[in-house]
Order: sequence, then structure tokens, then C-alpha cells
Amino acid sequence: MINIHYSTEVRAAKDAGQPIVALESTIITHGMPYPQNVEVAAQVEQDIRDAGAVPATMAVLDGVLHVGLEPDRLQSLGQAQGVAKLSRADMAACLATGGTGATTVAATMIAAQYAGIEVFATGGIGGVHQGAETSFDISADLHELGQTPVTVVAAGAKAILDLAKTLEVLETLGVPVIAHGQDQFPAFWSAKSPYAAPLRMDSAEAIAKAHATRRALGLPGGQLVANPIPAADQIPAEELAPIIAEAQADADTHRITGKAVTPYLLQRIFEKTQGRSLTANIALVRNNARLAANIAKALANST
Ligand code: PSU
Ligand code: MN
Repeated sequence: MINIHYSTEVRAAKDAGQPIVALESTIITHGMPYPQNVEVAAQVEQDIRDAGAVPATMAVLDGVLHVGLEPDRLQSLGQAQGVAKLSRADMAACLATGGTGATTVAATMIAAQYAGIEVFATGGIGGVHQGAETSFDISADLHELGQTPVTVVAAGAKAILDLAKTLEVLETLGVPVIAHGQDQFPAFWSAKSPYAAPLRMDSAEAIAKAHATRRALGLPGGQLVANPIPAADQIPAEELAPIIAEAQADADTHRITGKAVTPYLLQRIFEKTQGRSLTANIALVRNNARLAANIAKALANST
């Protein structure tokens, strides 16, 4: 029923039972400017191969769900204008109407589960936006984590979000939030935030075992692994706070709403930091890709 296309390497990895790591494509179309977006996507795929797993970048192209993007397709998606941003609400409609769209964390989790992939690496998840008490802007990524059994490795939630409310919603939805190698929940561009993570694990093996245990219990939903940005690459939270506040004020002035909010804020912060936010973003995604590959390998060895 679903038109699905596996890249040659993902097809071979599935047949051989090799570890596979899912990757999203909204970070390519809406999260980073061209040409860095395509370079980073290819680099992150290579990082996963170098760590001994196979990358599966997800996207919907002309109504076909792609699990693993061949280099020419990655290149054209990275340059395309007006690509849809697909979340849980839009995925089926895009497939049904022959559309083209990039997958967010939520849509990538849906695609990964459909393709039998249990581990996914990204930059940061969507969460509860600042001012959500009036805007009601809460990312569908959080609900997806509550119902789709995929372990998502991210550098915490972007500091443009309300981290305290994001952690509360994750707790309400029963999502394990596991900080990797530290006690604090990381804040995307910064390794630390003022908030303690509910759980801490120091190895890929422990995270894989927790994933397998949830599966054995028959629990729906995934795990959020919060992997701090390497210290050398971070931007201190104090330095970013006023920039984020300005970007948020710009978004309010221009009445940016819905799906446009996250891409708008990321672009404004990129401009206001003269591109430093992008450099940090690249470092943290690569770091997450390596940890996700190790989790996928540990999971493949244990099953
Ligand atoms: N992280 C980034 N850049 C991004 C995103 C995350 O560094 O563009 C995307 C992810 O695809 C995430 C989405 O799922 O933003 C969240 O969007 P929203 O807040 O509209 O749910
Ligand atoms: Mn939103």
C-alpha cells in the first residue's frame, strides 16, 4: 500500500541484519542553509558508516517513502525550494497525494518504525515553545516519543524552547529522558542546562539494554537520549540567552506561527551569531550520529 524505496545500502543492511541508524531530513531542508546542509548530511551519514552502522536518511519524494537517500537525491532535496515539513499530521497526506516533504523527528520516527529501524540520530527535538501557555505551541515530536518505539539521540532540546515545560510534558507522556554521561539535561548549543535529567546512562550498551527492556515489556513509545554537545564546540548559555530572546521577539513581531516558528528562530539565531550556531549544530549532530551508531550496534548484538 505504501510506496517505499530502500537505498541499496539500507536494503543490504536489512537483509544482513546489520545495525541501521535513521536520520531526519527537515534538518536538511529547514534547519540549515545550502550548501552546508547537503555537506553536513553526507558527513553525518559517513560518521555512521565509520562507526560501523548504516545510515537511513528519510524523506518523501513524489509520494514515495525513501529509507536511505542516494547522493543525487540528497543533493536535489537540499537545493529544492518550498519542500513541505512533514510531521505526524502530514505524512500520510503527502504519501497519498504524491507530494514531496522532509521528515521531522515525529515523521522520521514513524518512517523508522515502519522500516523496522529502532535507533535515530538528530540535532534537537521539538518541544514546548516559550509562551506555550498562550500559543499552545507544543511539538508533535513529544507525543511521538510517547507512542512510537524508537530511541532518539538528540543534544537535548533547543534552547529556543521552554526546557522545564518540555521535560514536564515528556514525563507526563512516560518518555524516558536519559542524559548521556552527565547529570544535567543538555541545552543543544550548550552542554549543560539548569535542569537535571531524570535518568543518566554512561554507555551505548546500557541505553540499548533499556530500549530492549521496554520492548520486552511491550511498552509503546521511545526513549530520548540527551547527548551533550562536546565542550569544545559549545556556545555558553549566557551568551546565547539574549540572542534567543531577540529572535523570539522578532518572531512575535512578525506573527510567525505553527510550523514556521522553529525554522524562523534557527535562521535568526544563525544570523545573529554570524554562523556560530551552525558550527555548533554540525558538531552536535555528528556527535549524536556516532552515539546512535554505537547504540544500534549494541542492540544488534543483543538480539
Ligand atoms: N533540529 C535542528 N534543526 C531543525 C529541527 C531540529 O537543528 O530544523 C527540526 C526537527 O525536524 C524537529 C522540528 O522535529 O525541527 C521541530 O519542529 P516543530 O517545533 O515545528 O515541531
Ligand atoms: Mn510547533
